Amino acid sequence: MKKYLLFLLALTVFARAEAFETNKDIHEFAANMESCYGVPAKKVEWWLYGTDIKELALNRTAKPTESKPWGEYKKLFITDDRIRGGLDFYLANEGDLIRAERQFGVSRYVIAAILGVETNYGKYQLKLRAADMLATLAFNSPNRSAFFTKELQWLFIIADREDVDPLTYMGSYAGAIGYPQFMPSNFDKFGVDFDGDGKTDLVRSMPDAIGSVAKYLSAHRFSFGDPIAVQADVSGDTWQQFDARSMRPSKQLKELMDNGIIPRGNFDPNKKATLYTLDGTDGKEYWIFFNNLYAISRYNPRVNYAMAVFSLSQELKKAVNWANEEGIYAE
Ligand SMILES: [Ca+2]
Repeated sequence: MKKYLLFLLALTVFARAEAFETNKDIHEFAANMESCYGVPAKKVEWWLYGTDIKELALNRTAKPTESKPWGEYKKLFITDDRIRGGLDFYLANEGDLIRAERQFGVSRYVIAAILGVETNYGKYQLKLRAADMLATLAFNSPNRSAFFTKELQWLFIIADREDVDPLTYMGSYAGAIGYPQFMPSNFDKFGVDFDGDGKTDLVRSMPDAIGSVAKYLSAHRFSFGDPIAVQADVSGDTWQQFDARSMRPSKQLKELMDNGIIPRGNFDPNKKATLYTLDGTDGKEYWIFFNNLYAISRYNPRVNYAMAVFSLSQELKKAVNWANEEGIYAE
């Protein structure tokens, strides 16, 4: 009986191996994992034989929503549902959010908003295995295979270190993992065991996800208490030269103000700032971005993304203040 099972197993392994047979890089990759990172080659090959080639990974196209004008994008992401869901999430995780805010100096509302935009506060069902996507992109894609090969290496290094089967890391179509959607290399650099159970688990532990998002933003110079972004009014004829379409602040706010770009509110004129024009629902919107918005954009470099996180964080703060006034707590 045992022999029969072994035979069946060998058949399965052979069949899986065949899918990758044309790709001699597999053995080289596994040998390299052992010699460079100390992850046994046999283990790596076993994991790789367990992965499936996903056409989905190869047929990736740019997500159409990300290139929409800000006004339309905002309507998709800053919905009543997402704000209500965010309030529930906040109330249920307030202790960890506040602890992360204190330890890493990152606004608890921004942490919650990132998790809200990434995976709808962990409610979004991740159906893809990161290992499948990364192996497909690393070994079967003509483009960017070096990038995904590196990420696949990190996935296996983490799995070996955490003693987890890498095929249980659920993620997205590009191989990003868990609630915060970290690429494996970021998992290695910024992953935090925030619930203290000895493992960093971004797929199943929300406290770990919260701590890791905070550490990521802190490492990208989010500065607690500093402004993120503010809408502005423009006048005169010199402001246009400051419309650089870059999220990286390169001027001082006072220089923008001297050129007719006036923030709606009081801000330290010595702060680094940049002007960014967006297509809002009622025409052009002029925004002043500070360093903290740039820090958020290190999570995902699209302006719509950073603005969605900023806007959602503000809505969450309002909702939480309202809940506090009304005396509403987590169930
Ligand atoms: Ca943990």
